Amino acid sequence: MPHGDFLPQTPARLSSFSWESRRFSKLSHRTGLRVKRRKLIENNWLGTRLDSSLELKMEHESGRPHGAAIPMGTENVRLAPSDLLALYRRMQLIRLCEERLVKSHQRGLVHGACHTSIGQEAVAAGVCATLRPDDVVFSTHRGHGHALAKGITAEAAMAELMGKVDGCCGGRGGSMHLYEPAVGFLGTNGVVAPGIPIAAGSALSAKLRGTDQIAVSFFGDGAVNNGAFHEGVNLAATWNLPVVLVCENNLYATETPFNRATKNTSVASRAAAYNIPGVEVDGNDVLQVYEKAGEAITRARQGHGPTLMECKTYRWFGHHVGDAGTSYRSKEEIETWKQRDAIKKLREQALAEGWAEKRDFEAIDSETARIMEAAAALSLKSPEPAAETALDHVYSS
Ligand SMILES: Cc1ncc(C[n+]2csc(CCOP(=O)(O)OP(=O)(O)O)c2C)c(N)n1
Ligand SMILES: [Mg+2]
Repeated sequence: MPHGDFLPQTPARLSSFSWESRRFSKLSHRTGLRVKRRKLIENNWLGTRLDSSLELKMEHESGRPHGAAIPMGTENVRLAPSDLLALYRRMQLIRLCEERLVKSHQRGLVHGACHTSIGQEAVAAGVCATLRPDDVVFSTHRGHGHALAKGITAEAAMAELMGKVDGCCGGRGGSMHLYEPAVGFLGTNGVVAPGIPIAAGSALSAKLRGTDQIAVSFFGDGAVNNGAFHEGVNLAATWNLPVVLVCENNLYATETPFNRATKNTSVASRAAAYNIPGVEVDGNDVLQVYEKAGEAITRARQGHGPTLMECKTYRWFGHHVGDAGTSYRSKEEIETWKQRDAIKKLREQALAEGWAEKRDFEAIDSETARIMEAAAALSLKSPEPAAETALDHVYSS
């Protein structure tokens, strides 16, 4: 298959998302995006996760903490339309935040390199939606989306990139050092690959402490030929650790095409070398990512060890803001991938299958735009750390 033209071997349509939703196309829209929970119960839509409340509201209305788990994509659980809209919302928020960061970087407001994940939102949103707040995520230099999907707020992320005190690390970390332990986000990391053994270590810690927390490591195709990948995956497999290894294969590491960096371009197939499951996923299909991540998380949480997920996706723009990304990629290739936009795809599917209406998406689009406006304003207003605090948090022996 020509390079840049893959789409995963995906089953025609995932059975657990095979929209019986048409039956719910008449769901009441009494209050904006609310759906009638009783109706869902009658139709067994929600499978095993019913509770006593009568209405299920959208994520932002429901009191579910931002970034907290949407119910798992197991066979027994069907996603409600509100949960699907919550996935859309997460992707849209990531897209808008990244777009805003690009503009801020161009205006000199964001310091240091800024790697955006526009085009890759479905991986962050789909994987993190299966996680609990106390599960932990380790990310990369391209990690804004993971941070937002795990629960860092847009203002905490933006202010951090702008070096402001309201940033999640008080403005001292920037893009490649976003941390927020309170939401289980243990960091973006500018070094390619060591997030994998670090996540394995974190999973070992959970195992030794007897918790059922999961660690997730996101990494790019550029990481899989690095020794840390082998060490981390081997250790996770040998010790049966509760970790999910998510490769975002976007075909390039800086300007190097993946097929020039390796003779085996199937990352998922490498799992066999460690005797663990390897799963190839369409990284531009948030429902498929969600389902496959849910299976991997369940496996890990039940003590069956790690899974290697290869999410095939594409960054629409250059490696970092300032790199056009067109000297080593053809316009046609970029355009082809833009046609596979996960956000548009989910929206079109929803409208075609009748589980949401145009106004549902319009409501989310305006809400996320408002959130970003507020985040940008707050980040601008937020002060820089005071000079006399420069040595705070600096440790030496
Ligand atoms: C150990 C290491 N080697 C090299 C680099 C320089 N570097 C930064 S990002 C990058 C490419 C990473 O590509 P990939 O892992 O595919 O992630 P993507 O940028 O595609 O998301 C490289 C080589 C680094 N940061 N760390
Ligand atoms: Mg890459």
